[in-house]
Amino acid sequence: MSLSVEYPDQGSPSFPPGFQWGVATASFQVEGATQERGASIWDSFCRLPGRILDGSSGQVACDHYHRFPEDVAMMVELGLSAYRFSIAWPRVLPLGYGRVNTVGLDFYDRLIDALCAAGIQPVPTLYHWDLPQALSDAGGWLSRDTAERFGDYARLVVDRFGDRVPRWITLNEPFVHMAFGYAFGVHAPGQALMLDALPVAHHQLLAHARASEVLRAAGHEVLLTNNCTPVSPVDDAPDTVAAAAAYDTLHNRLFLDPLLLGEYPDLSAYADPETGRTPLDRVIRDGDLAALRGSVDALGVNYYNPTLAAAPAPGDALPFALPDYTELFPETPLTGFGWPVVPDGLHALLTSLRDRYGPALPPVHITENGCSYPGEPDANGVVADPDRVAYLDGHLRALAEAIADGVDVRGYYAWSLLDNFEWAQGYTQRFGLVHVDFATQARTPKESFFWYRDAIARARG
Ligand code: IFM
Repeated sequence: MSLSVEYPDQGSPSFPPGFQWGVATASFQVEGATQERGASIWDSFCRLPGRILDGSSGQVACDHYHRFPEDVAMMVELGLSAYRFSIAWPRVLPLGYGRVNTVGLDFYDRLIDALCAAGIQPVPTLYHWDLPQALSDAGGWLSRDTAERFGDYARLVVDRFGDRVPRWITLNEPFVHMAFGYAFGVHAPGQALMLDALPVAHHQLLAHARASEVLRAAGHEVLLTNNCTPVSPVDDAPDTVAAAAAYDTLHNRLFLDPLLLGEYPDLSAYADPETGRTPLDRVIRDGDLAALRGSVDALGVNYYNPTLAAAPAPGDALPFALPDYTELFPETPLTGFGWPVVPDGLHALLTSLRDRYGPALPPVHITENGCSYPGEPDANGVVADPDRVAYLDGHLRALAEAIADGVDVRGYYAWSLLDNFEWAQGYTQRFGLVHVDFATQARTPKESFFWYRDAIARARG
């Protein structure tokens, strides 16, 4: 297709030579073909009445399992240098350990071969929330054993794909998985344990460390991706500032401090007032933090929006409140999901990571950034999505500014290539550069697709 889209004419942002341009997807959100793999916690969660907004599941999703050649062809048209996808653990190990599903391994083999043939680097994530149901039944991320199983799973896939895959991401967004899946119960596995979910953070990090050892021993580059947000207090009252620090600790530092500094942040805001301990203290063993320290070669950052924090109301279970962004900044545009569009937040986040971690901060890759907006093809097959173009343009400019300010960022992956299964929202939130008709599986590149193609070409000069 030759459609070319105009964009705000402020000159093109510049990026360093060799900067990687990609898109990201995740197994459960796009693959479908659930009958050809073991059960995951998301299969079970989707069957629970009322948990998924439109009552849907990942059974077919975007049928990427069968249609990946068409999807890779679109990546070629975009001019991508990398594709971030995830490997479904239950597709290669139906129970999470033991018997191998060779058909599942074959699928990723074909995908990786197609990417390599197209000159696109495959960047797999080992875990994007689709835990094998059998492992969940045995305790899931509340159990330390899951971390050991993860190390074995990493060995299996690196033995099989390591000849073509130099860069690996161990986990996607361990904060969101812990908070939504185990603390609040709005994602699989649907547990609402509140602070008793904290061990999930440690076991995920330990799993990352086990996989990192395996991957590094085979000479590979290792990343962990977290969802990161810059947190600001809504005013400068001491209680508000303390609440913002407590939220920042939970969302960002709980995951990054152990990896980059080899220690957990001060969690006293979450401690039992009588014992001074948190549920995390129960599960940390000697040697764990040493295994975590320095276990990433680069950091994956997913950025969507900033967070405002306020002091909690008396009697609240958590030491912070999260007011609606638009109450304070009613002019801020919102995505279809209702998330505030704040490109400067990406600049603020990256420079604050640089300031916080100094030389301990490794190179960064923006492993997800994007927005959902509704939108259907018109009679001519055009999907006009100017809001997404503005979102991407603003965020790429903010990113270029952070790079100019000295943050070492090596790549950017738009979320997502395709409209897909957006977890508890089902198919109601469309994040894709490509529209998917879920009844026919027809793919229609949106205007933002052509804009991104042209932005990549301009950035490469
Ligand atoms: O769709 C998700 C993805 O799976 C993880 N990061 C945020 C995206 C948008 O909500």
